Amino acid sequence: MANETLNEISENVQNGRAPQVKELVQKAVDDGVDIQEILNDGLVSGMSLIGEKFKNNEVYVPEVLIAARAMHAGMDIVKPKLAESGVKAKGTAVVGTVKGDLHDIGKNLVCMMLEGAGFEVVDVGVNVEPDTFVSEIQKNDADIVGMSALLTTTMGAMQTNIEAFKEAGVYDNVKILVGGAPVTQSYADEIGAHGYSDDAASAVDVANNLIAS
Ligand code: B1M
Repeated sequence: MANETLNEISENVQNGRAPQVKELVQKAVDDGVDIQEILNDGLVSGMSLIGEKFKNNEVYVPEVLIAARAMHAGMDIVKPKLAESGVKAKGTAVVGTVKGDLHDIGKNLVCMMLEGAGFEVVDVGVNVEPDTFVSEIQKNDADIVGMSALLTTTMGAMQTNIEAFKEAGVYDNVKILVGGAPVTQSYADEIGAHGYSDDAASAVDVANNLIAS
């Protein structure tokens, strides 16, 4: 019975049906289903499956955004209960688009996917100064810092940021994940980032590996 509701939550997240997700999550809570199960086997499962489809070009950006909205409708119910029950997030990720760069669609997708995978995400926005990254990492005791850049003229800011992390003494305490259209694995390696991914769904796999290492 509980499994059936969890499958329905997952399916409705994938189909982007926010009102149904809200209703089903509330039903599961009222029926006493474990909050962690609702999160992992319902909401996160739905978001992971849509992430896989996105990776395989079976769905596109609009479908992912709509699924994320549906996931958020369920998260609104689950989040306060998770806090009450003391369930900890998988890790905290501070994510932003680097200085000089205003592109945020890919960054937002990465945030949604990470959140959907159980990370606490602090979205620091676009055009983010190195000092802001540093202070947000410190303030949130971040496990991961994610940087996005869409312009060949702004990707160099990633290196500047990494230098700022080293100077501020946070480089050794945080895993650095980078991505965005002009960014490559070899560039990530060159600047001393710990992880790179070329799409938002894979960013979750990389983040999971980074916090496990
Ligand atoms: Co801009 N723009 N843009 N733009 N824009 C590009 C990037 C460009 C390739 C277009 C082109 O010329 N063909 C080009 C860059 C050229 C280059 O540097 N090589 C360009 C340019 C030149 C500019 C301006 C300079 C134009 C001008 O004013 N002369 C200007 C710069 C403004 C600034 O940032 N300072 C500019 C402005 C804009 C808009 C504001 C109009 C708008 C942005 C709106 C917004 O983001 N809110 C815009 C858009 C929409 C684009 C295109 C069309 C689409 C970008 C996008 O959102 N893609 C883009 C051309 C294109 O890509 N076809 C273009 C969809 C998104 C889901 O993909 O962001 O790549 P993407 O994210 C992917 C992956 O890269 C990865 O996962 C995502 C999902 O799979 N990923 C990560 C991204 N971040 C990650 C972080 C990770 C991991 C993975 O870890 C942390």
